[in-house]
Amino acid sequence: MRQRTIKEKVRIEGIGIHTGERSRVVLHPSEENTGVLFYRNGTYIPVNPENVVGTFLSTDLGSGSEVVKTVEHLLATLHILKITNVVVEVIGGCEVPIMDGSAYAFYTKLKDLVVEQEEEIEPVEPSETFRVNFGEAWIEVSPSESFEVTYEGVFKGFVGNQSFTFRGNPEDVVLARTFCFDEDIELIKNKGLGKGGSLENTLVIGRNGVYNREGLRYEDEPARHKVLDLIGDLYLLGAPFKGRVVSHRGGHTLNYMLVREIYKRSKSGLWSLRG
Ligand code: P76
Ligand code: ZN
Repeated sequence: MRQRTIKEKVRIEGIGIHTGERSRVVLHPSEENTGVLFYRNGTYIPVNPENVVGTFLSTDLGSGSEVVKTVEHLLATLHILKITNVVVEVIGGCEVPIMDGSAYAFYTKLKDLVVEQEEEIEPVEPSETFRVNFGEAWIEVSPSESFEVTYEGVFKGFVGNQSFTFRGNPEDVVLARTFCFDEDIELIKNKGLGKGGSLENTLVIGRNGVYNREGLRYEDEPARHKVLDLIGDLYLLGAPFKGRVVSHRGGHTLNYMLVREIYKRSKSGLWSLRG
């Protein structure tokens, strides 16, 4: 497939869900074969599995002393739009803004600015079926001509079991918001996380329903959001993924274990290009 960048700069501003700090991301068009990079305080952080520094309640990248937290919803948008060359400058707080908790703001700002470049990029493909496991959770990948991502959730509260499969339609996942369970909020806040969390950017789920007055955007919004997270984490590979993925109760940590395993098994010459 052809490499892609954006036609012009894009600015997006808001607060970080974990730090609560205001930040601005500026996405800059970039040259062929440069890949997706974050840029902060003079340091480039290439998007690849080696630069993952955290997977607890968000996916965080870092290099040297610079960290960019909560990259997954922006990375999901770049993956869905197959934007392969872009520099994401992060100004102010060290976190990608959470916006409304979904990828919608990123998607609407970027979708009409995508341009194809001359050079090709090989998608990352698994050569065989395999699984990674973490407690009761597992993720299985298998070769396929299409990109398909399924999430099977066993959720608490009133949500229960739900599953969703992405088959290429961005609108199926870009509106799905991040979520948490009311009983977990205190614990999360005690760990110094979720400082920017509110009903403006998170679906807060209780035993009998959601606290958000507007309710759910889809009845399976949590499963769709988990699919979005997984699409974002798969882009840590640094190139679009081609194949089928099924996650049973996975999260960022297991997604990252999967990415490392795909990276290890991948015979693609991609990495010589991006060192
Ligand atoms: N999010 C993950 C995710 O989407 N990753 O990409 C996740 O685990 N979060 C994000 C939201 C955080 C908790 C951790 C959060 C959000 C809101 C609040 C606290 C923590 C709150 C609140 C509140 C307080 C008082 C009144 C009303 C609301 C998962 C989904 O994979
Ligand atoms: Zn998420």
